[in-house]
Order: sequence, then C-alpha cells, then structure tokens
Amino acid sequence: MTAPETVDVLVVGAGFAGMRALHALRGQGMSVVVLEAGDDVGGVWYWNRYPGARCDVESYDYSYSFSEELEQEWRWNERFAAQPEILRYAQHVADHFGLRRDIVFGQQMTSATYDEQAARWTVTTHTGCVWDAQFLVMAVGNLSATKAPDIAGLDIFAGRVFHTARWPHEPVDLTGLRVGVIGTGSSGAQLIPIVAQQTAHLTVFQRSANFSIPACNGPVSDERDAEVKAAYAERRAIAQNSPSGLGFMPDRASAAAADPEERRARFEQAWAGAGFGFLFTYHDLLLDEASNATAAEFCREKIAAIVKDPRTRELLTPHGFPFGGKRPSVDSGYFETFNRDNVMLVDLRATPIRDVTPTSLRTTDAEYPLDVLILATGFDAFTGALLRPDITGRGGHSLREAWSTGPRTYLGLGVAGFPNLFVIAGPGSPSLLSNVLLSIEHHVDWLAVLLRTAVADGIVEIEATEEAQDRWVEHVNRRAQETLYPRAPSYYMGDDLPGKPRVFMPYSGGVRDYRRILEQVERDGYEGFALRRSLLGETVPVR
Ligand code: N01
Repeated sequence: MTAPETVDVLVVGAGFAGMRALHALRGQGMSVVVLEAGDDVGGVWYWNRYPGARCDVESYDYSYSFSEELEQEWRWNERFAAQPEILRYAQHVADHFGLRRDIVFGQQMTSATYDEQAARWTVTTHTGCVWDAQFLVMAVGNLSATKAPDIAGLDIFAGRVFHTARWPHEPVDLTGLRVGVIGTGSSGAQLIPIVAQQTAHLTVFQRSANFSIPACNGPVSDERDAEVKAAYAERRAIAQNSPSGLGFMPDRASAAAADPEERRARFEQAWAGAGFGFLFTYHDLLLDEASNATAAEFCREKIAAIVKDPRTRELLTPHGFPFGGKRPSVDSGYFETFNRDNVMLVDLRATPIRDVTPTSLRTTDAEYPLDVLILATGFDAFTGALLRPDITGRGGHSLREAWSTGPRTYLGLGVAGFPNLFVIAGPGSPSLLSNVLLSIEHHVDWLAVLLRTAVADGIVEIEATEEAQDRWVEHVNRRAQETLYPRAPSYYMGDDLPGKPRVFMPYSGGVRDYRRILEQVERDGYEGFALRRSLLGETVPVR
C-alpha cells in the first residue's frame, strides 16, 4: 500500500464518460484524477478490437458536442465509424485537451470505502495504490464487464480463444483456419461476415436468433461533411429533443393502424438507409403488440429473401419476442454470410454445448474440430462493472447488498447509502436506450453544476434519499411496463446472466423527458438529494 493521493474528484474509467468528466470538472477548478485499467483512453473502444467492430450510431452523433472547435476540426471517414477510427478520435480528444496528464493508466479499481466522518472515499487499485477523494464518479460503462460462457474444458482447448471485448492488440491471422464463434448478438453479427471471408471454415454456434437491421454504411463525402458541420448545432438540438437522442422523430402514427401499402413503403424506405432509424418508423413499435408484429414480420420477410438454405433460414428467423425488445443488431451482410459454402450454423437450442476438447467443441450430438474459438458472448450488462469492485457505503453496507434485488438509483446518477458517489449513464437513466454519448454529456454537465453549486455552498456531502430513490425506481418500472421491453429476454431485463435479478435496467421514458426531469430537480434545489455541511467535524443537513 502506498500513501493515499488526495483529490477532489476521482473518476473511474477513461472512456468517453470519464474523459468528459475530467475535462468538465477540472475546468471548474477541481483537482481530478481518472483511474483507467487499460493502457490508453477509449474505454469499450480500447478493448473491443474484433474484426468488424463498428458503431451503430452515426459518427456525427456519436461524438462530443461540448467543443465546437472539436466538432469542426474532426473529419469522420465513414457514416458508421469502425473501432480504429473511434479510438483515434478518443486519442485525439485526450491529446487536444491535455487529458492524459490526469489519467493514471493500468490501474484497475478494486475497492472504494466511504468514511462517514470525513465524508470522503478511499479507493484502492489492484496494484495497491490508494486515493482519497471527496467525490467518486463511476464512469465504467454499461457494457464493459465481459462475460465468458461457463463451458467445461474451455481451459484445455489447444487453439486460441478470444473474447470479442478483449481482442488482442496485434493482428490475428485467421487465414486457412477452422474458426468457431459462440454468440450472435451485435458483436457476433458484426464479426461473423468479416471472419467468414478470412477463414477456411466458420461454424457459428447460435443460442438465440435476433433481429438485425442493415447499417447501409458508406464513406462520408466532403459535401456531406460540410453540410453536417454547417448546421451542427441544429443537429445536436434535434438529437436532444428526440426520444432516443439519435435524432429520429417518430410521428404519432400507429403502425397497426396504417394502410398496409403505405406502411410497407415506409418500412422499405427506412430499411434502405435509416439504420437504427428503422425502429422509429412509427411511434408505437415498442408500445403496441400489433404494431410491433408488423415490423417483426417485415424483418422476417427480409431474412427469408436473403438466406437460401431453408433450415438455416428457419434457425436465423427470430420468433417469440417483440422486435426491438432485445437490442437489434445493425449489420453489414450478416444474413448473406450464411449463404457462403464455408459457413455453417449450429442450433444450440436443439443441441446444447457439451464441452470443449483440446481440438474441438462438442454439442450433444456432434463434434466440431476447431483451431480458434471466438466468444461473442457479451457482457454482465449495466451492473457488472459497478458490482465487481468492493464498494462500501454508509454503515459498512456494500453496493452488492444494496442491489441484491437489482440496481436501485435515483435518476441513474446517485445511490442512497452511497454519499458523494455518482454514476455516469447508470442503471435507471436512458443509458443504453439512447445515444449513450449524448446521455453521458448530459449527465456530466448536470453533475458539474451540482458539484460547483455544492462546493460554493460549503456542502461536503450529497446523497440520494431513500424516498427519492424508491420513487424513481417505481417510475422507471412504470415507464417500462408501458413498453414491450419486459416481454423479451434481454440484458435490459437482466437476462444476460443466470441468477441476475429480472428487473428493467435503463430508463425508457426517452432522453427528452429525462432531460426535463433533471432540469426540474436542479430548479428545485436538487430535490431528492440530502445535502450536508460540515460543522465542528460533523456533517449536518442543509435541509
Ligand atoms: O452481446 P449480446 P454483444 N452459450 O449479449 C450468446 C453493444 N454493441 O457483445 O441471446 C451460448 O448482445 C447470446 O445468446 P442469447 C450493443 O449494445 C454495440 O453481441 O443469450 N451462447 C447472444 O447471442 C449490444 O447489444 C456495438 O441466447 C451464449 C450473444 O452470446 C451489446 O454491446 C457493437 C452464451 C451475446 O450477445 C452487447 O453485444 C457491438 C452461452 N453460454 C456491441 N452466453 C456498437 O455498434 C451468451 N451467448 C456500438
């Protein structure tokens, strides 16, 4: 253990949230240090280097809005940027704003303990370094704690095993190899078409079929770049006022009530270029079962028109849950890949994985010889990165205890019993149901004002109240019940890990309504947070 380093704010994670928090809070005169487990900035874009990794949100929207200079000087090459370009952008931001000098790389936070007397956090890392901070900002991401399947024999496989979110930094040559991929979520759907072109043979092990929308990616022309940059502020305003933060404004029309021909034309148009916008062709696709069924059927017809082999087609066609209830993939040639002679689909529902041997993967009815096994099996979403470290709040209670029945937050930002701890884009906020970059910036801006106000008022402790948190959790659940999300097995509902509590994790009320709620909380003097001053060594309530 080294002597603690003292700072006003300790931020955990140097992804887009942590970098933005550092820039904003440092800019208002606070001392800030960021702890980052990796060797560079970028967060998920530092780790997810698998072939085909790419953003599903348009580059111009999946980028910071806080600096007009940055907006104007950065030139995106593709409509949907690939991982190397996004990582270069993160690195550019870090260099441009001198962020690296306050980021400590290669430090995995292992514990955080709140000292009630001092109203400060003590944070330790895996190397034994210690920080002492008044405020702890968890900028750890919702999809950062990787999940590997519990498969017997995985450790004795003689070939290489890769998780998509821990892909090696050096190039991986798959030429002429027999490759297996487990997992057909967004990561699998992006990786499979690329890997299929490189390998001798690809076996895809699918447990569940999912819906996927074509990305319609392409290069950004100089004209398009100039056009976006000339009206960037308007573009941002539209995004902020759209339910998803992506800029798509659904009208009030219902898909079920629409004329079938008009509806098909609208779906076709969105399919041919809107990417994620397809989800917003009608306002009620995720609210009304009959409306949802029209979009689901349209997607199934698209799969049927692409996939030639009848059995493969049937296996790839999702049934039994609403379209979009589970996050759809956005792909470039995913279904087409299954028409290739060197690609084979294995149905794990019918024949589950039995084990892995040094040279193969065995299901209950067959053995598949493999040289490489790729795990596209996803994450312990929303709560994994927050619950893996030991976080101990007031009264010695752990966050794991507090969230044993699912995450409970106030506004997705604060947690009762954990004063001076804030989560950026945490569970209970729009987070993964939004353009997360926009949601990150919104949270950081709001938090920066809260901390500035608090410090100016001599407030040393800020804590979400139990009552406010209960009300918020109830509100989050009520909004979720208005939607079709709870009807799908998904990581939104905690279905990503066996035994995880089945509760709805993000906020489905939309970024515009959520923004209004945060503005109101601020106007009401941070209603729902207990604010305390220090008096003769004791913290006393302000109200
Ligand atoms: O993870 P997933 P992901 N045996 O959880 C299967 C974001 N993202 O990494 O559905 C067999 O979606 C699992 O099967 P099932 C995006 O938000 C963004 O693909 O549980 N299979 C599923 O098929 C995305 O939603 C971009 O039955 C097992 C797959 O593995 C999120 O990350 C790009 C299994 C996991 O799918 C996560 O995507 C990529 C087991 N034991 C990802 N365990 C962008 O463009 C799991 N599976 C920004």
